[in-house]
Amino acid sequence: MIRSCVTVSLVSEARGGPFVFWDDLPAACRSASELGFDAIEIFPPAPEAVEEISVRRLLDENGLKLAAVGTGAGWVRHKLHLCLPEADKRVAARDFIRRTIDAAGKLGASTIIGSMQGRWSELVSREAALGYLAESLGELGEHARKHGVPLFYEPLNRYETNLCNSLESGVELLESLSTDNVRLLADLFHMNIEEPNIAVAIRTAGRHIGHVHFVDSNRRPAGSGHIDYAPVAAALREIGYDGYVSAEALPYPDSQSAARLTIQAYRKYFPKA
Ligand code: LER
Ligand code: MN
Repeated sequence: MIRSCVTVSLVSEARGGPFVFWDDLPAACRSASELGFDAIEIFPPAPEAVEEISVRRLLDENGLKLAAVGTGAGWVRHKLHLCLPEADKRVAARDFIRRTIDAAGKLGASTIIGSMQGRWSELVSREAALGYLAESLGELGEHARKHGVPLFYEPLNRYETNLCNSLESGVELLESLSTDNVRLLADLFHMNIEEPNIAVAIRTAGRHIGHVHFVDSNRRPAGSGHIDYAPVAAALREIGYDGYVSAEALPYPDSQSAARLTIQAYRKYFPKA
């Protein structure tokens, strides 16, 4: 079954970014629950902010699951990523992600590697960067397995990484790994920029897709831009996708309205049988 999810950012430096709810996790959980979401996705400032007992209590009180936890604060806040030229910084980036996997995993959730993948540069060749990324994904994917969850790897648009911009290149990377426990995160905003055809890309990536960022072409809530969702939803059903469609969208026109627009679009395109 395809379930609904909404993002909550707890990272002040990410202000202006594509997250529906901000700062107040208890209030976000109440709103998500009232609107009928199945789950939340948290973007924390540090792994330790996803504290097992208090987050579990909030989830239970509101009848929600934790779908995933993002690691982007490792980049936004600490300027770490997996392809930096300095070995100690690559180790610190991997450690930040490993600790996030532990915090999320205790709550049954997957961890996302998006901006923490980094990029190749004058100092690190494309080949070396892809090697660093593959090595980290291999180790971290196996680490996630200890918690019984997959790790999510997110291809990003060309303005955010020069490593993998399409699902196809993501699949190629995944198939080269030493682990089979990494799945793709298909973010419809990035895909709208990079993919010739979003539905075809979803069908081609098929079983490799583990999570979806449900958002429109302009990064506003689904239904506020020009993505044609009917073929996208049909493709997800066709591949047997049974994860979350998670609203990683701008809080436009405000958080509450963005969440409401998202759940309306979710119910329209993913009606329960
Ligand atoms: C970044 O653009 C993004 O889509 C996030 O999910 C990555 O951390
Ligand atoms: Mn995303």
